[in-house]
Amino acid sequence: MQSHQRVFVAGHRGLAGSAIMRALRSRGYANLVTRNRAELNLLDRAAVSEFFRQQRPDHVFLAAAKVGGILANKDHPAGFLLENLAIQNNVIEAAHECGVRKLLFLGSSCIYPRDCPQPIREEYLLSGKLEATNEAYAIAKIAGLKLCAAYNRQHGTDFLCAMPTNLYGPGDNYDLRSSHVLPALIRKFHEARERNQSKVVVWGTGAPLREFLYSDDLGEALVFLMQQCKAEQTGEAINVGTGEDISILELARRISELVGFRGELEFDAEKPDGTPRKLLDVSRIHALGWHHRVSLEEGLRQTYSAYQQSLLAACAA
Ligand code: GFB
Repeated sequence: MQSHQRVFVAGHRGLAGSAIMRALRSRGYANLVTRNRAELNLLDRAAVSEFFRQQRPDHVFLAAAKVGGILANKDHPAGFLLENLAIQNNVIEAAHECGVRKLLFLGSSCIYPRDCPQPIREEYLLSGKLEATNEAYAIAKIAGLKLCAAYNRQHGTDFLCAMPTNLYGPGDNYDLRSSHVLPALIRKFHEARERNQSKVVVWGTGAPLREFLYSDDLGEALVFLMQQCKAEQTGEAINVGTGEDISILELARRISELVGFRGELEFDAEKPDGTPRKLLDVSRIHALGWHHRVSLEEGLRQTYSAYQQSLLAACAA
């Protein structure tokens, strides 16, 4: 991928997509094509085809997806399955039709079996049952990965698939019904401190372990993969993570300290824990030459600071 080439970032406003945009811009890529939802509905097959025929991108990052935390996934499986299948089918097929040189599809660490050995190696895909709370989303992502592999085999394309672990960073979704745990806890602890509340409710038991990757690290990893690697080197999927995880209890303690909340934690066991652990084995991407840079401590500081700034901006508006 060279800096004069035309690069389409699908989902450029999301957590992953906006990080890809920053990583591309910092490397001098200026020929970036983006469309917001009002300009291009990725669920509309004909519109997506027409867009590709007109724009003729050389490279595509497919970061557009319907995403959400554990409860949103559990309660709306049909939407997660249908929308993600439609978006990825439309974009991948149109990319192939228009002769796109290289495409990078973004999956998720939840594609791996719930109870597979840890850390999770890429070859554990489809070796066991999925976690029930996000089965629909995972099935869609597995279908996307297999579609890329099928195009590569049948048509000789170079469509890569990256499987990132749980992401976080500035500009995340802070809606408590649909967000992931990290932004949810930032908001809950911040509001509890502001309102002098004595406790914060944390879902589940606090025992599950999660691995968190800062969004700019993901952006760097994806641009690295697009620039340096071919699908034959990465295999059907390549893990992107830090190789380190912490319990939800420990995460809650760290966020509570960062925010300056002095009250108690209460665990709501009515809410699901989800998968007990999904630590990625990142030796394949390390061997190719990429390593994460931002520690969880630093990433949490940056994310909380961006959250506070967004509140100030909202007040000023
Ligand atoms: O981040 P999260 O929603 O998603 O939840 P998953 C991670 C863990 O944090 C679960 C607990 O054990 C939650 O019960 N948790 C504690 C909370 N308090 C909260 C809270 O206030 N909000 C939320 N959301 N969780 C999702 C999948 O799984 O992760 C998707 O459903 C996708 O498919 C995504 O893979 C990365 O890590 O469990």
